[in-house]
Amino acid sequence: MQRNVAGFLNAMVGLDVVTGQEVAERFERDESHCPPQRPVAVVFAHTESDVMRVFQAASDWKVPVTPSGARTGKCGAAIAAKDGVLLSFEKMNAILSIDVEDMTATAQPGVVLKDLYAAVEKVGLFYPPDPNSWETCSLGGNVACNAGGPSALKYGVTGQYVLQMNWVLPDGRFIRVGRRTFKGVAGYDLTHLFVGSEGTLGVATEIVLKLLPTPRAVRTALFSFSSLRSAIEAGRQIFALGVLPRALELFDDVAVRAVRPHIDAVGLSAGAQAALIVELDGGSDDALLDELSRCVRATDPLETTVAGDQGQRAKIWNVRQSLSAALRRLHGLKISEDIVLPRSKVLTGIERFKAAGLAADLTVATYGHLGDGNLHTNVCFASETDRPRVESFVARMMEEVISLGGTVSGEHGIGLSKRAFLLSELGRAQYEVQRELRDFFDPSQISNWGKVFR
Ligand code: LAC
Ligand code: ZN
Repeated sequence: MQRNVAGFLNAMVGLDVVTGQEVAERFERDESHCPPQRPVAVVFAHTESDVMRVFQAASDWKVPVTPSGARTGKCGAAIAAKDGVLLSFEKMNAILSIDVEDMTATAQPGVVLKDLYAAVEKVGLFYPPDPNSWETCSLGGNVACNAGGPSALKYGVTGQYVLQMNWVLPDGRFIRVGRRTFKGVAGYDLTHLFVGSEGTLGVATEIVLKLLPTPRAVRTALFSFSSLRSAIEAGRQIFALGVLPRALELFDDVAVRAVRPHIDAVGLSAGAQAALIVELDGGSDDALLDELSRCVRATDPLETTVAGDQGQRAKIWNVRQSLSAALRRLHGLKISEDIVLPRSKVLTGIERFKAAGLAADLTVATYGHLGDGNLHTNVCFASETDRPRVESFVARMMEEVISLGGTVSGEHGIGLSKRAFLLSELGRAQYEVQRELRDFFDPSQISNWGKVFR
């Protein structure tokens, strides 16, 4: 059967559907650099049965459906297919329950992470995954791309907290995967096949999350260094002390330069060519201060700023959060990547990208989650006419990443913008097996069709 949007829209009568100008303005892009695409309609799901109805009709009428959360994704996974519709979860944003004794929270996919944090904190519990966009991003998107964040170093990524999900398959069938207990190995682990599948295997309509006790103390510090090498070496020395920070975030020289005009009161003097945010958490403040002093002695920073209160801590993290926008201001445009390198290859990789940038007359900045090797390498440029050249530069960089034993995405996913690199990373045999798996779950080719694979 041919695609039939009119047939699909007829089947949506009674649901919350918008078309027209609002669709054009709010729903044609995400936070990637992918070209915008206007969906033919946006269906706002209010209930699980709405979601089942959308997928059933989409299968019947062969209309591609792209799941959409808060639209903060970085690689185009929430951009509609041509002649496709968006299925928005922004109105399915309830926190359904928090069970203190079981240490679980049950939430709908549209819940904004900030609201989830507030609700679990109120009862003394902790949900660790902390993507930089936590104030605006939604849980469903985090599940769809298995989002990480600074604290992934110590606490892991979203998938490690997903215990159970209500799941609607691309043909509209409903299944419940996983279990509410912290452990369990009965049957195949479909939960963790679906986490990170970017909408290509269906969607979550309810998510049960594992929570942890809230650490009693947190200390955050900013260390500056006179070179990239000494900052990266400092990270190694901190691990060698037997300290596992909650976060260990790197700024290279370009990143330091980009944020310096926009901040004061945080130690980044003219001599600083790199910086680290070192955040520790644990049982007692005294113990953390003692560990921080040992880190300072072992790594000998140029300057050290230790946040004395929550306000100063927020100031340090604000510098980190403002980084992406600050880098964009350098030249006006940028392509931001999300690679991971083995720890031993981080310095080599960053130096190679910088040297290649110099040769190509492009500013290359790297910042990000040094502790787990997940780096946001940004190629900054000034004119749209340069974009094809920058894209080729990025493609070469990705080949370099793969040859260094790394991966092309640590936490943002593949979406549209990294499809070209997946085959290289997985190899032909695995790529085909993954595609067959997608086809098994979505024989009608509708569930975020066109994403992840080409
Ligand atoms: C960050 C986003 C880009 O870490 O993942 O800032
Ligand atoms: Zn990140």
